[in-house]
This record gives sequence, C-alpha cells and structure tokens, in this order.
Amino acid sequence: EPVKPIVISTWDFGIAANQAAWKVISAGGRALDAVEQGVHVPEADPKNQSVGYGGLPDRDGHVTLDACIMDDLGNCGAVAGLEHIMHPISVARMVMEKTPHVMLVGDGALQFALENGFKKVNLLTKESEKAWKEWLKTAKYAPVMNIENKLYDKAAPTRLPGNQYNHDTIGMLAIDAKGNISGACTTSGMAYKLHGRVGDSPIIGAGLFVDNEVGGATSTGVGEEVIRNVGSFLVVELMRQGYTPEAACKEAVMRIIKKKPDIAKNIQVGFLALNKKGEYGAYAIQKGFSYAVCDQNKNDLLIPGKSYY
Ligand code: SD4
Repeated sequence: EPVKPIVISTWDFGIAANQAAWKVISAGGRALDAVEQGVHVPEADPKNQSVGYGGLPDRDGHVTLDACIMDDLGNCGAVAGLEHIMHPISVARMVMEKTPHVMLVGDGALQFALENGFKKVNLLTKESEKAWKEWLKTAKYAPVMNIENKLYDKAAPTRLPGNQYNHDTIGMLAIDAKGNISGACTTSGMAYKLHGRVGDSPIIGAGLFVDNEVGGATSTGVGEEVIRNVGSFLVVELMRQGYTPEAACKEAVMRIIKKKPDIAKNIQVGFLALNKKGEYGAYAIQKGFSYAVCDQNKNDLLIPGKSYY
C-alpha cells in the first residue's frame, strides 16, 4: 500500500535532503517548499562535488549551475549556467514566481539573482580546484559515467571520497498532505564540460517534469541522452497511460538504449518517478543508481531492483 505524504530523491545524499523536505511536509507545508528546502542540503554541501557549492568546474574552471523547479499548478522556473550563487534552486523558484519567464541563463540569471538579494559566493572549493588542475594535465573529456558500478561492487554501497567522476545531481519529488506534487532538480552538471554547456537538469521535460494529475519524474546521468528523449516528460506520459513508475522509467531508458546502443553501453542514465498514489520506482542503464525514500515510516536508501546492464 502506497503511503502519503512522501518524498523521494536521487542518490545516497538524498537521505539528508529528504529529511529537510520531510520537516516541511510533516508540518503541513507545500510540496513546493519541501523540495526547495530539501535540495538546499546538497547544494550547500562542499563534499558533494556535483551539486552547487563544491561542484566540479567546467573545462575553464567555472562552477556553473543548472536547476529547475515545478509545482502542482504547472508553474515552472529554471536557471542554467548560473555562477557564484549557493542556491540555484531558489533562483529558479524566483524566476517562476516573479517573472513572466521560465528560464534565465548565464550572466542574466546572475544579474537577476543579485538584484533579488542572493549573495555572490565563491563556489570553487580548494578540493574541486585541485581536482580540476589535476584533470588539466591531460584535459581528456572522458567522464566515467558508470564509475559507481565499481563503487557498488562491494557489499556496502559506499562512495569513494572526492571521486571526481561521480555524478550526483539531485532530483527530488514530493507529495504533500493535500496530495499535491512538486519537484526540483539541481546540479553543477558534468565535470569539465565545455563552458556554456547545459545539461538536462534545468530543462523542464528532460531533467524534471511534474503533472499533478499523474505524477512526476526526474533524471540523473548523461544529460545529452536525456534531452534527446525528453526523458522525464516521457516517464510522466507513460504513467498517464497506466505504466507503473518503474515500468515507465524502464521504457524511457529503453528509448535511449534503442537509439544509441553504442553510447548507452558506456554511460549512466537513471530515472526516478512518483505517481499520484504515492507509488514510486526507478530504472537505470547501469547498476549503481540509488535513491532515497522518506515517508512517515522510513527514510531508506533503495537500489532499483534491475538495471539494463
Ligand atoms: C547533467 N544530468 O548535467 C546532469 C549530470 C548528472 O549526476 O546527473 N549528474 O547532464
């Protein structure tokens, strides 16, 4: 039996993020506020090298952030290539609520954030700068996207500290006590990307989609493949047709694999979905994807039952 309210989010740091979201929801708050507060946790965590503060920079040494948020009324907001701001998700929410637009990018997004009271901070930590300088010695753009296969081979799912390749975008979906769904997705994107590269995470329909009649979906992994298949929108539309969350995530992964089998073999993409009833599920190309689920009874880390490889 599905339990509501509920919060789910990608990867192991989703546990701490869910806790922050749960505080909002258990006090009767809106799912929208819950997902914003929830993803603030990894955004501000310097140890997480692919979200917000402490994120790995692009090829030129800039930490550039992508984020989007979507509420139960179909409102959405996004920022892409945003620098120097600790909480891009809150800038995305402000784009949604205070402008007639959906997405602001680069300098314009920064200008908007500064005009609205966000503080300019240095997001490049010593550790991330060191990793980048190390990478510059070879400057080979070959992200090992299924690296966590190796990490999770061992019995206990632990991460290598400071692993420069792990991809830890947080995507979060929540249903509040009124039964309304919202979602958020935030990342520093792929490490050492070209300056100006935008991934799936801030793109409504790719990295995140919410339809309050049906449910929500979010993704993590190589954003290019998710964008090509409008992944999260696809997952939600499949759930509308009656697919379970896991079956919908699987079908979205299969699209990626069918179109580009040679690329798919060597990359990770994972989808996570939640339907209106509170049922959830996930599916990934590679083993090693994990997600955290929090409701009144638990806050657990789960590994999808199956992956393609
Ligand atoms: C991107 N999807 O920028 C993001 C990266 C990611 O876990 O998910 N990392 O393509």
